[in-house]
This record gives sequence, structure tokens and C-alpha cells, in this order.
Amino acid sequence: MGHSAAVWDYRAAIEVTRDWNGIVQVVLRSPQGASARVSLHGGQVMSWKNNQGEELLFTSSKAIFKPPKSMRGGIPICFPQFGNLASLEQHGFARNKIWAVDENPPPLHPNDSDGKSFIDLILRPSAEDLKCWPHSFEFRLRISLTTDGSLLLISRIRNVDGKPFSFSFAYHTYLSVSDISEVRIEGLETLDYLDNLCQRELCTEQGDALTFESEVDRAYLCCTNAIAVIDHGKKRTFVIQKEGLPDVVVWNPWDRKSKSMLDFGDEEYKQMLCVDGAAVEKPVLLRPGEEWTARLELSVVPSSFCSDNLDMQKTCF
Ligand code: TA6
Repeated sequence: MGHSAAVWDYRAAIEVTRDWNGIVQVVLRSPQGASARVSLHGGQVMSWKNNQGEELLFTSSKAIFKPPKSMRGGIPICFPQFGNLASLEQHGFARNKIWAVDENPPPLHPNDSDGKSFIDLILRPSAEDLKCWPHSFEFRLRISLTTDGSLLLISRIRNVDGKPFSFSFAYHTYLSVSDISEVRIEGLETLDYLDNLCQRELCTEQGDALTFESEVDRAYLCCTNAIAVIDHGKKRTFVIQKEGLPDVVVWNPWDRKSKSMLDFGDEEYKQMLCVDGAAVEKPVLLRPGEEWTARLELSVVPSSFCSDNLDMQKTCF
């Protein structure tokens, strides 16, 4: 369990519980009252609340909390593939496995620990996993809550096999919004994207902020390392900052697809938007011994914030 000596007793900031399936959940708390709940099922963030106890992530009222299926909501980890492009299950197996607490993780930068309550998890392939994806890996995931209530996810995936392997990846992030008609995304303007509703056809985003009037399922390519999801209805903006993740997947199922999902309410598309830090266009290649790191920081600021405040460096060259 992660903690660091400080005025705020991080040991008290971490609570271990079990869900109704007996699976361990860890609750991280910040000094001002924010919290994050993580399940060892899938290494999935189930909840992220601000200092006022407001839930910031979407969870379907029809979510199925029974392994191996991942809960519809929170932040499922999509690895070793995003999508259903190969023999693996949709979005890979990592989100359907029971992870373990990593008692002795290789050190991260002191900034990744100082002033944060965090938990370190690890996933290694089972014999069953190796049958369907014959590559030995260690996937270390650190989930942190900063003193100001931001949520930080750091994935470190190491090839511990004797041969190279490639994978795709996404932090499949279900944001809770007031109403999808009140939401716009800034920071994706003019970028190319693969349209999953048109056989991954390559398209180009127009010049204005992205708004929503129908189903959207797109992978934006070579994105800036920060984008803003502005929710006019709640007068708040999600700021998504990422490193090592060149792409951003944006998904809203809208009405027809919502009705086709058993673990999703017919009208729930109005209250959610998936904006995923991802590496999906170009698979990540790891040679034996190499490690890949992907960081995602989610924070919430008052809605006066806009993309002018974003650091708009591109993540692809
Ligand atoms: O976000 C893109 C996407 O691949 C959509 O096509 C949709 O399938 C969504 O992920 C949810 O996937 P899931 O396997 O969690 O139902």
C-alpha cells in the first residue's frame, strides 16, 4: 500500500474492504475529502468523488458486478488489446482478471508518491491467459489520489518474455455528465480520427469543439497531451492529461446502441461520455526486458477553464 510521511497520515487514507463477491476493494482518501475506490477485479477504478462527495465517474444502474465481466462504468483497463480485432475477448482480458496488491513495486519518481495516497497493483498472465495470448508480461498499475483530489493512473507494462510482443491499450474512462447535449470537448479540433462507425475510416475533425447529437465512436490520433471536457450543465470541466498515450477514444452509444446493451440503461447515454487515453492506432512494441509507461491524470476545474489553458503539445511526431 502506498503512503508517504506527511502531515496527512496516508496510512489512514487507505481503507481495504470487500465487495459482495468477496473481492478486495481499496478506498483512497485525500485530506479535503475526495476519494477513489479501486477493485482488484480488473484493477478497475469503480468510483472517484470530489471534495464534496460528488461522483465524477459514470456507473450504469444496470451494471453487472459479477466476475469475469467488468462493471459498466468507472475506468476499465483495456489490455492487451482495445477493440475486438483478434482472437481475444473485446478489449482484452486485463479488466476481467483478479489483480494482486504489489507489495514491493520498483520505485517510481518521488513526485509520483509525495503528497498522494496510492495503491500499487500487479497483473501477471495465468496459464489460461498464456494459451490465448502467449506473451509473458508484468503489468504494474499505480492508482493515486492527489491532495487536490485529482486521480492519477500510471501503467508500467514490462516484457518478461523471450520474444517481442505488441499490444494496444486504453484507460476506458466513463465520465459522469449532466446531459450529453451540454458537453463539448476542446483539444481535438482538426485532428485525424478513425471512425469506428464507418469501418475505422480515416476522417478529419472540423475546426470547432466536439459536441454530441448522435452515436460517436472515434479514435483521435496524435492528440495533444491535454484535452478539456466541458460540462456546461454542471459548470465543471474535466481536464485529461496524459503521457505515453498518443490517441484519445471518444464514445457515446446514443439511444439505439444503449437499448442493445443489457448492462446499460436505455436513457443512460445522456449521463455519460467515454474519453479514453489510449494507444490504439499503432500497437506498442515491447522487446524482451523493455517497459512501457502510460500516465493519465484526471482533474476537475470550474467551467471557466477552456482549452486556452491547455498545454497543446502534440504527442506524435
Ligand atoms: O469505446 C469504444 C468501444 O470499443 C465501443 O465500440 C463500445 O464497444 C465500447 O468500447 C464499450 O465496449 P465494452 O466491451 O466495454 O462494452
